[in-house]
Amino acid sequence: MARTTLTRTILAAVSVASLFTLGACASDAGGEPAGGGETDAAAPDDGVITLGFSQVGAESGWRAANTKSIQDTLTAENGFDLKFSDAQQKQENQIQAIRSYITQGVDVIAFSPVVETGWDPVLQEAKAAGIPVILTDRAVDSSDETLYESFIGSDFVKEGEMAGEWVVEQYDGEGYKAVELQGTTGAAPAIDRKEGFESAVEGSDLEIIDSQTGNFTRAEGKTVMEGFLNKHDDIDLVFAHNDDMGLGAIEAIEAAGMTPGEDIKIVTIDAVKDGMQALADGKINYIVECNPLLGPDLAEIAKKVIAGEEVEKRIVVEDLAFDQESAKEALPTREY
Ligand code: GYE
Repeated sequence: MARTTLTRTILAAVSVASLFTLGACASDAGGEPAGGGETDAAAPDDGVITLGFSQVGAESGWRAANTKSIQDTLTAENGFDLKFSDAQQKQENQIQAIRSYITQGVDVIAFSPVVETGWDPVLQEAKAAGIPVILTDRAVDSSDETLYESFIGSDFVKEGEMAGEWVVEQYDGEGYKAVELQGTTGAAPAIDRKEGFESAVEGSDLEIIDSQTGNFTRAEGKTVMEGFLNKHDDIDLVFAHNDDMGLGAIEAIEAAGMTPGEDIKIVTIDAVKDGMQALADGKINYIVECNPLLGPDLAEIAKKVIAGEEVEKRIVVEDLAFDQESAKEALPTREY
């Protein structure tokens, strides 16, 4: 059976949306920020929840699976009118999309922030308009937790740690030299996976000799890896922050006449189909999963927020990990 169970951890105070009365809603319509707590959502008259979603982009297989999960779940049959926009990995596009959702007066705004910082002003605007915000996939770096209702997504530090722990277990003592393909600069998964991996390999004899962003795309992963291969002739291992950059690195390694997975070991994060296939084929050595199927949880949280029910401030999605053997077993029934 496909694994859809999510671990839910209440890390902070629950939403206080349920505490607000209709009177409070009315005063917020005048543009005043909700007093003291999260936004007080109003139940839509027609029972249909209009949700504006600002997606990061279409940079990876993970993102495609995430978009599909959201579009397949937030349907008319399920009580939603989904407004969806693709920010092409640009923060200014996301801010513009969120502002437009505020102007349209949607019931809920959800988004996956391309980078961590710089969101407070637009989130204040949503709060002042009385529109609740739900974060999916990536976190924002803000000291004001009342600016959003809930954050649904994986623990990226843990993913980086899992990757690093496996590398240490397999290769410590061999003096390995590693290069790192980082995700988008400033993005939560890039910051956290780097931190997690570094902390796990600390104290081992693995040395990270170079590290650069490949922006989570296959094309940039390939280009950056070509640069690494031109610069260093002693690379033993690649740690890529996602499968797509690892797949780009495979192309660069093969073009340089070497065998990925053997001459140069590859460890990635995501475990989407193409990555899992490369793992089963022996070109990648280990993948830590990052589950992109966030649609069902987003739908559930949005409904609760609109109904004025309490929601968990942080919902942590649980991730597995695969080696070459377990990838072969998992592939036939893989959902993404
Ligand atoms: O790992 C990567 C995508 O934010 C978890 O974004 C997500 C990351 C995912 O581009 O493939």
